[in-house]
Amino acid sequence: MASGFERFRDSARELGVSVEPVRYPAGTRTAADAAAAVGCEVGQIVKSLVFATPAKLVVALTSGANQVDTDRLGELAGEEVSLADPETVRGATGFAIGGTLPFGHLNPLATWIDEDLLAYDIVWAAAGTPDSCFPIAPAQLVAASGATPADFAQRQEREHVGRWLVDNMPRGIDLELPDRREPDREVSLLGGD
Ligand code: 5CA
Repeated sequence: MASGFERFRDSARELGVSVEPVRYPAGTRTAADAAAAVGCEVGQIVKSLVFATPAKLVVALTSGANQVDTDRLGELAGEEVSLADPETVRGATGFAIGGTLPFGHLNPLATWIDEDLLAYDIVWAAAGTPDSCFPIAPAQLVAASGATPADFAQRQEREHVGRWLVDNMPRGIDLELPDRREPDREVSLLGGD
């Protein structure tokens, strides 16, 4: 049986998507692993996450820097969503968790893409195995996956840092602000008296 890497290449070719997958012996199982192996920002890694609703499966292409706000994704899907179990992911996409492709699944699945990914020139997605990724321009990824851009991200990291800053700001510092600004001095551009 063909490896996940070979099946990915066939699938991309069938879709007419021209991409060059790269193998990383150090492994790319998680977004953090993939970012370290590729040498890019974790936000540039595409997590191809499969969610189950009571009636169907959907895909959320999510920036490696974000988590999925399942309430928001549920609103987009029109039904409550929960992360699909590994067997369901393999059955629906043909690939195991850690190597799941963002497109070319066995059954076409309704797909949304995290708008944060669209801010990058290039993003990196799994190429069928937990030790391979391929670079792609976000617009090309949208075209190949048929994904709808949406805001379903839970930006945990940044919200956490923001909350930390608020909680840890020094208190009681008396900033000596002037009561009012001094009137602007008149400046003559022409000079002279
Ligand atoms: N190769 C990397 C970067 S491209 C990758 O595939 N990342 S991923 O995020 O798309 O795949 C790992 C994700 O699978 C995890 O973020 C997690 O949400 C999900 N996952 C891990 N274990 C399970 C599990 N037991 N059941 C369902 N989902 C899981």
